[in-house]
Amino acid sequence: MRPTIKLVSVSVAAAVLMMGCGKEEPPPAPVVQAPPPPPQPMIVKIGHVAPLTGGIAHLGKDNENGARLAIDEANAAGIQIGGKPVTFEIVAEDDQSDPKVGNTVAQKLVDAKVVGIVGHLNSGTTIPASAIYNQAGLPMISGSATNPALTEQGFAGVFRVVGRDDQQGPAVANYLVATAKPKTVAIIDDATAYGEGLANEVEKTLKAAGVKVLPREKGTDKTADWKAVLTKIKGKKPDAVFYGGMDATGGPLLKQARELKIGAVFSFGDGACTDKMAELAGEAAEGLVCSQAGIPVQAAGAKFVEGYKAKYNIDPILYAPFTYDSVKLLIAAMQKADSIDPAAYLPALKAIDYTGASGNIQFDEKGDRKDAEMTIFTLTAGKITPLAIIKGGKSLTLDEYAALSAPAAPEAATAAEPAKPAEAPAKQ
Ligand code: ABU
Repeated sequence: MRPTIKLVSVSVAAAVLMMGCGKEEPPPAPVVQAPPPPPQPMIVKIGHVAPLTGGIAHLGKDNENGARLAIDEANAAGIQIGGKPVTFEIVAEDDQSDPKVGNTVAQKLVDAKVVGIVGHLNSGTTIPASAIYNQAGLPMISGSATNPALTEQGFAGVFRVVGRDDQQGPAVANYLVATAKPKTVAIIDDATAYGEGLANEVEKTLKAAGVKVLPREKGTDKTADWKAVLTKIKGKKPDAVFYGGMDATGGPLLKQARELKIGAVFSFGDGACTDKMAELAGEAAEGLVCSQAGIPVQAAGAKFVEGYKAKYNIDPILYAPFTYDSVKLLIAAMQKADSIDPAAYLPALKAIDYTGASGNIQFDEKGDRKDAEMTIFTLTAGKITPLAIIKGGKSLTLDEYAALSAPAAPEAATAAEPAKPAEAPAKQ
């Protein structure tokens, strides 16, 4: 014990001596603070619903592809909302084009706490599901549902970025009257909200133009054998036939009509205005006249088209530019409001003025797209080819439309200034 005590005493004495001499001890080593962890991104869920199984799964997948591409781009842009970095996530559901399944998955999305929905694809599923979203206070945008009833319900958070069938029906019927000059037209529908509703609009327009319309014939959205309906129609020798339904049923209808040697002009709406018609009907699809309640996919913005092809290695089919824009609109509204709270961003969505892949988008008081384009196509050499894009009462060729839409600046991809990005039309 003793030597240790002695050593300590000497050290203390030396230290006191040094202090007395004015010598300073080296400063204590600075405490190194660990850097604060980077702020965790806030996960924001956006729902998407379309049929991913069944006859029109190809269209449902196209819709979902458009939405996923927009989500990817938003995440790559490093968006902050309310001062926090955000990661957007898609919650994708399959409604099988069935209204009952549509309602079930709509409730599932509400329970999953999505902050907005893009969908559904079919009017027959979108209209009932919209009541569920309305009840939950969630904004929804459909990129394809065209039945007017959707936005006539008075729901504050219901929007669509395509036109309505009371615009599309007159557009395609008037084109038919002007070009085919039919005296008698047969109309068939698939008994869905879309098919029957569009057929009614076409019938109204044809009758107003003095065309004789035969008693309505009906199938379903699953009809594969149209021979009985077509045989009945053949006996009445119509000059033209209009079908309100989707491509999955329209293809066999057209094929069987030509097999029965019905020579009438065939005309369909947007749901059956795809290259799938040539795949399903072969040669019989040549000369088909059809319409889209928006711009043709051939006129969609280059950034979108190139991004879609790069991500999926296929071309977009029909509504993908519209579901892509729908996701971008939801995000742009959240950025503008600086909030992901649906009640807070809904006013910004209502007032949006956004130019995306499908052109400029603004909504009217019902949630319909203002001045929606209508396009008339014909199927030639196995491809749906746009003949006329009707915008603001003017009929434009694809080139004229592209020239008119040439942007002043590249699209801002939901970045700092989301209100008016512009996207260059794709090069043809
Ligand atoms: N617009 C045609 C396909 C979607 C719908 O049912 O409205």
